[in-house]
Amino acid sequence: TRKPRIAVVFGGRSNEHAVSCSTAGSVLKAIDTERYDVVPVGITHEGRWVLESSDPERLAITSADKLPEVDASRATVALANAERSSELVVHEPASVPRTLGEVDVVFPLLHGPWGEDGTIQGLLEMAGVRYVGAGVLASAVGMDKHYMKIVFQAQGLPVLPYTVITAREWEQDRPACHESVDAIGYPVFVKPCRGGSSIGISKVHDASELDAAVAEARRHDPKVLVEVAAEGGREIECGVIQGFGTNPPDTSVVAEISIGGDHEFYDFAAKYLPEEHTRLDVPADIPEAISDQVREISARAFEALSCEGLARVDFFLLPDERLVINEINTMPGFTPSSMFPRMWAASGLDYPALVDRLVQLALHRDTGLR
Ligand code: G1L
Repeated sequence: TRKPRIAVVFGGRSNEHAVSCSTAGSVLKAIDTERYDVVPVGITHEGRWVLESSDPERLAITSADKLPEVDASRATVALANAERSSELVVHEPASVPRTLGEVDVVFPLLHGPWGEDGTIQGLLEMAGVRYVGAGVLASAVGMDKHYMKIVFQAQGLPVLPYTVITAREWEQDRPACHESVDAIGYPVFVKPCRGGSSIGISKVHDASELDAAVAEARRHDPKVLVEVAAEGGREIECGVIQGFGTNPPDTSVVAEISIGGDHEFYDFAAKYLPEEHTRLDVPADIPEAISDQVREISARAFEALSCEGLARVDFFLLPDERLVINEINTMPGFTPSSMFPRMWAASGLDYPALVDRLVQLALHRDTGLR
């Protein structure tokens, strides 16, 4: 019997193109080629799907001024755009799949729109191809902070008070928007509802700062979430992995992130740029009763969204010891030094074992096709 063929899809039309490439480099290195055939598929900045080099070293981030990117000079693959199949070069090795139907599992490492919002998952569902991670609904809900709140609240899971400002409300009834923010109370965080990586988020201390913060968030998404700031809260995270069959999800040890320097919260710079500004404690130095509660709520959050594969659940531990969910991330940072893999390593599952578990879960997925 032939080995399962895994297509690792990365790059894409996102500002996290380089992060995606370097993550793909780590995943490609970790996949056991004795057991699987691996096909690296890059998506260029322009959105063209190409057959990438199998050399993971090419994809590493080595310096800030030479970021890795998908090589636009490589041959187009027919995996996504059927109308482009004539561009397929005929002299590629026979092992290269011509269509998605010849791939057993897709490992989608794509961020933002057309990546983690459910669109590539929908493409793969329609093609009947198994894939790693969350499905269409969980990906889409996980991408929209407004619907994430609705789902958590409906399941009785703890969240911070919030209000949503739509484009219509902002343009047609500004005073009502101010009133709804006054009602939850300052300080607040103002965030674009969709779009990850802390982009467009600002802290607002009083009503005089609201308009500028909403304008900034609206540059990224016309729908804006305004949320009470968890003053003095500690940032706690937990990794969740789906169980096989009907087994419940597994949860990792719990970690704490502390931000040093002048970052007011865990923003894009704190997350991706200066490593020295963030500290990660794995496991977190918190009472066992609280970490048990974090793990319990994390598993319930995973199931509230019908997640599959994996998710990272982020919490605030408030000064009064109450826990609230900040968000769930169906496509968490996934290099070996990212939080999710580090939490699992501390739980006894190292990076190659983690990648293999996700691939195995995907291979067992029901495509709905008979
Ligand atoms: F496929 C998984 F496992 F679901 C998966 C997919 C994507 C895990 C983690 C990620 N993460 C990323 O793709 C990224 C955070 C590197 C985006 Cl650029």
